[in-house]
Amino acid sequence: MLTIWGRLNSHNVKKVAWLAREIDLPHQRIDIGGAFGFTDAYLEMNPNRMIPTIEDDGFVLWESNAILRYMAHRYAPHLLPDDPLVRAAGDKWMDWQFHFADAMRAAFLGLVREAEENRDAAAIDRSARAGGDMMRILDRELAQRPWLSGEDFGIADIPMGVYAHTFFTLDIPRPDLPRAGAWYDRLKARPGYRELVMIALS
Ligand SMILES: N[C@@H](CCC(=O)N[C@@H](CS)C(=O)NCC(=O)O)C(=O)O
Repeated sequence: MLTIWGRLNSHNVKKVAWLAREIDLPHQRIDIGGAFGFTDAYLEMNPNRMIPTIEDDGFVLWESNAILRYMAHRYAPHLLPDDPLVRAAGDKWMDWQFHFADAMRAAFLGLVREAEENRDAAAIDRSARAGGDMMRILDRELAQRPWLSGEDFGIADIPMGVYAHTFFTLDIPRPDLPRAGAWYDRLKARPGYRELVMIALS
């Protein structure tokens, strides 16, 4: 059985846990990282001191988006478009998500992990605006097709799908994003998203 290692209030762990739920893949998840700390045995598997890591029949893998691709190839090929051009177009958003995470880091850490009196309001504002500008790019893309994966939901929607919940939930100014907002609403209709992504941010 698949084991997912990592605390669930991590964006990168949510991606993997959501996909497992999306495809009803039997698995266990073990809390580690953050307040749970790390064990030597875990650091043997993943010396980066990062989560998530999976173990599947003795096969160990880290890097959340690599895990999504592995799980889809092995267990849910219907979540990978057949057309190489459509697949590449979706893949791009999976890589782009890490830039979005960088842009949003100060806003997320400031508002979610920092006590109010210690917050750097200017840094939070700059970060939120940078995230909003990037979301405008995603909004434009979603004028062409309903999902980042193409005509159907697929794994390319998962990385930014996880971050969309944070972006639309944080108390920050947001530009008008009609298509991204409608995509977020479509994600919210998925039980796995509601159960594993739409949890408290802290
Ligand atoms: N590129 C890595 C990034 C992993 C990452 O940054 N994980 C964060 C949590 S989202 C982490 O491990 N932080 C340390 C901790 O939780 O103790 C991936 O996608 O798996």
